[in-house]
Amino acid sequence: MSAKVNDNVPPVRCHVCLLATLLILLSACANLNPGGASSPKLTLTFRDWAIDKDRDEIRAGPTTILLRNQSARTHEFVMIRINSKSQLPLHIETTNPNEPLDEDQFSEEQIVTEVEHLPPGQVLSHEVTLIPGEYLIFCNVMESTADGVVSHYGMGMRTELTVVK
Ligand SMILES: [Cu+2]
Repeated sequence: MSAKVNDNVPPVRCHVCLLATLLILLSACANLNPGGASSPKLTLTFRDWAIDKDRDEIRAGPTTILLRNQSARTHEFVMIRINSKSQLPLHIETTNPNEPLDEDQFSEEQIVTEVEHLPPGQVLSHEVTLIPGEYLIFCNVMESTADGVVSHYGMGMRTELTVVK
């Protein structure tokens, strides 16, 4: 009776194969990527007061952005496509810690994506499709503190990303 078990592939391996196949099919469908290549990944870490990224440049197409809030505050993720590097608002409203970035200066088409509430400790996977260009990533939370209102953008929660063909 026990010999029969040894002749067969252990059932657990079948499940693993099936699961792997399913995952590959699912990811292929999700990416709409006929080439089957995995989509590029970008990891953004939110902390007081910065947004750290694991790369400065990324390939265009479907992209997985991993958002990690490692601070004790709630943050926000906004991604905007800039017309050209010289128009980067980083250099317009620079170091005033009380001023948010005026989002009205951007057109609807420029706003790529937004996650309004990233609670402390949150890790979130976010899918976007990026076209080549220059991007600004920032947090625009205005926070009331004992010392007055603090702009997360003004405190330095902003970074740039280049998307290449
Ligand atoms: Cu913030």
